[in-house]
Amino acid sequence: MDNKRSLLDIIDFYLVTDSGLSKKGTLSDVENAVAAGCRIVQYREKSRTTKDMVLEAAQIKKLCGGKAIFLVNDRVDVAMAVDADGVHIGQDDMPISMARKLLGPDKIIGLTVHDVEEAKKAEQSGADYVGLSPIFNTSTKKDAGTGIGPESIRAVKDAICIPVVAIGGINKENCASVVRGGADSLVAISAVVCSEDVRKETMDLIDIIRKTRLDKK
Ligand code: TZP
Ligand code: MG
Repeated sequence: MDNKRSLLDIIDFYLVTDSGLSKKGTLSDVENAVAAGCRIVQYREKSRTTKDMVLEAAQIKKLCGGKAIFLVNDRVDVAMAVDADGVHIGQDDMPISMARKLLGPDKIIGLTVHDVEEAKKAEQSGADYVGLSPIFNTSTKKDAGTGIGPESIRAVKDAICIPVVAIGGINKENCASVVRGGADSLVAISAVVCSEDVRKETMDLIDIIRKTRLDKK
């Protein structure tokens, strides 16, 4: 996949894995989401050994197979070990400048932000996109804090030039409000990986996102 960073602009639904919540397992979730048209996957695994993570990450990379960008959450070492397309890191993870030094100029680095100030700093530090969190209250990430509401997205979007990915408590019922709020793309973890049919859920979300975008024009 050439020039992956430019693809960030056209992404709609963004899959983040969660083996603790998944009904069918992470590999099955990735396979189905990619088959449904998802073009970016983040491997997020908080409690497995490094060895298990590199083995699973290599399998996920294969499943993405050039059709989807493949990022690793938090673990720059795991991303490097499997030559992933990049990482997604948080405010308390490795500083972007260090991650960039290790990964090089061509890899994608996403950073979680919570407000306009953090978003501006992320852009200045060289982030390729920001994950704005949490849009709604969520129990998937215990320390995510209180939802900022979809109406808070616009100020962040207007303050920076890099894409804004919305995350936290998003599902089929509220995702149109997130797109109307100004998000370039969105993550829905529990809504997708807890469902019986990940492929259908992903297709439905992509469909709603695209229709809402068209309605906006
Ligand atoms: N970061 C901020 S909120 C969140 C993460 C990983 C969890 C989002 O999960 P869900 O199930 O889509 O609310
Ligand atoms: Mg993190």
